[in-house]
Amino acid sequence: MIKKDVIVVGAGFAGMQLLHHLRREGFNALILESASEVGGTWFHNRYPGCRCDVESMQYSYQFDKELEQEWKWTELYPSQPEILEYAKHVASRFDLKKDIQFNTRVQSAEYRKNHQHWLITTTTGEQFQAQFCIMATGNLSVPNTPRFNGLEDFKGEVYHTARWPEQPVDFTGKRVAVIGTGSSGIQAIPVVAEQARQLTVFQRSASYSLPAGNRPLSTEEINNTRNNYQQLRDKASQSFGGVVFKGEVNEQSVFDVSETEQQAEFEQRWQDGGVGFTHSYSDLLLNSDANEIASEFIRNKIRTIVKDKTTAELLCPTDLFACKRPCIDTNYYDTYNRDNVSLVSIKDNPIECFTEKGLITDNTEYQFDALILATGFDAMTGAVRNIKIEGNDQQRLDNIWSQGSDNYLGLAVHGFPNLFTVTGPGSPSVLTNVMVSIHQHVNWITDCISYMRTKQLGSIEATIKAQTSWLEQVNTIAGYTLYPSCNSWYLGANIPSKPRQFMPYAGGVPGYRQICQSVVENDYEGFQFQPAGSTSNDH
Ligand code: N01
Repeated sequence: MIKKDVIVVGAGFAGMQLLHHLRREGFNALILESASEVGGTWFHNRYPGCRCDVESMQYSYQFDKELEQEWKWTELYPSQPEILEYAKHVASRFDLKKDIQFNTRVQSAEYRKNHQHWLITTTTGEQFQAQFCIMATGNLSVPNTPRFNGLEDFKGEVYHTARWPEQPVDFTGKRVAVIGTGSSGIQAIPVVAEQARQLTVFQRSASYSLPAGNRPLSTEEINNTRNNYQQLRDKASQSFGGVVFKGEVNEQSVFDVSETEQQAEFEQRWQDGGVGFTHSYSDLLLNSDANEIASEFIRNKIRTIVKDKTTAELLCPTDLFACKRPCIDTNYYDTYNRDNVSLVSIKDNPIECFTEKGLITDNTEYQFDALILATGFDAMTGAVRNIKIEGNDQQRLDNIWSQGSDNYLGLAVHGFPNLFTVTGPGSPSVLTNVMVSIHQHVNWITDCISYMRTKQLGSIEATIKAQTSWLEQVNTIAGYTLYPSCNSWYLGANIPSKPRQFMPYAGGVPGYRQICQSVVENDYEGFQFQPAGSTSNDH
């Protein structure tokens, strides 16, 4: 049995920053990580074209000024290999690996109320004891592999974008099929199309994709940002999504301006690239008529880029813009003008089954040598639910979350003392630049644990009252927006049997941070502490 103050699960960006901060505060912490390396989602998602949709100089840590100055990003949007290199650099710079146990998958965590600690067990039976257990398991870390009929009969190669092999895959001369046209598919398709002999894309729903406008960063830009990093960080943390982009947030309604002005604004944002388009007008995510104007602008762009009219119409999304996370791309729509690329809609004719050589839909067999599943994730709750977490009174978190993601502030769950979730459901997390959200949560959790040490407190638990009221607030805010209007992974709608509930907090980064701060200022309002050594209500 190995004893620690804190066990952190996951060595992605959240886990790494936690380890660094906890050690700095003098805690004896250990990360348990199932992979053989740091990086979390950026370790596993190595598919061709994989890249972040937040600009590189903002998708980075802000806790160390020297780190900010020394790491040199090369492109406006960072590629997966570069992000992974950055994660490795941070790990070695802060000597993190000595407190990370790799190739170690946590199977269960059991809270021992009478000892005020967690007993954590791995799949090999190794056990760890710690007062605190922190889930830094990521929101997009458990791949979703749909149960296609007969998939196991297919004799070709099968890849999932979220579990891409470490060695590069060469599709030269091959017939390739891609299922899924979310962010991952949209990034992979243009790159695979350049290699493959034939690429067939099977699309269930069309996504809105905005041009990334990716390009190399100039030395001047890098120096400019480095010289003004604090201002950039401050501005980002005051912004709704924790990110600064060209064009700023436009506070006007789309109906405040003429059609000509609307189109000019959209065009400028389209040319600027990236998700700034979403902030062209203040009501795009609040009013479906406003949304439709932006949606139609994008559809018209698709119709202009894609030469084949039938393909262009199939690529035009019918959902509201941005109710699913918008994608950003490099040459996505133009890829459909290539002779070796074809699009098959499986919206009305779902995949019937796989065969040894391919798949059947609409009574037609499509044959290919390799299949890429770009079918997304069991988002936000998947990784935590995969661990058997037992809290007070033998309650299981996977059971509770099978009905809805009960939580307080996205940080804690009633019935599970001394357990924290970093950027968990109920926090802004996936609606933001997650590096900003991680930073805020890591600071909050580290401060809380330090406070407990100072006050000699043995346990902290969210009250049921605070949790219920928080869930109401999360739902109310989501209800003001158009987010719940389509079948997105934000709602768990991509996973059969998952409860339909809008999981993230849609009130924005500054408001959320303010709430978390006032909870602390009001003596951790909504949490209950027990003194260290307290054995009341032991089991
Ligand atoms: O996953 P998705 P993703 N039969 O769930 C389809 C982040 N990310 O990996 O829309 C047929 O968005 C599904 O169809 P539908 C980012 O936050 C970021 O692409 O459900 N098709 C959809 O087309 C992103 O939002 C970056 O009808 C099926 C696709 O598979 C999140 O990760 C890059 C199906 C899944 O799309 C997830 O993106 C990559 C079935 N049974 C990812 N099941 C960047 O930073 C699913 N699909 C840019």
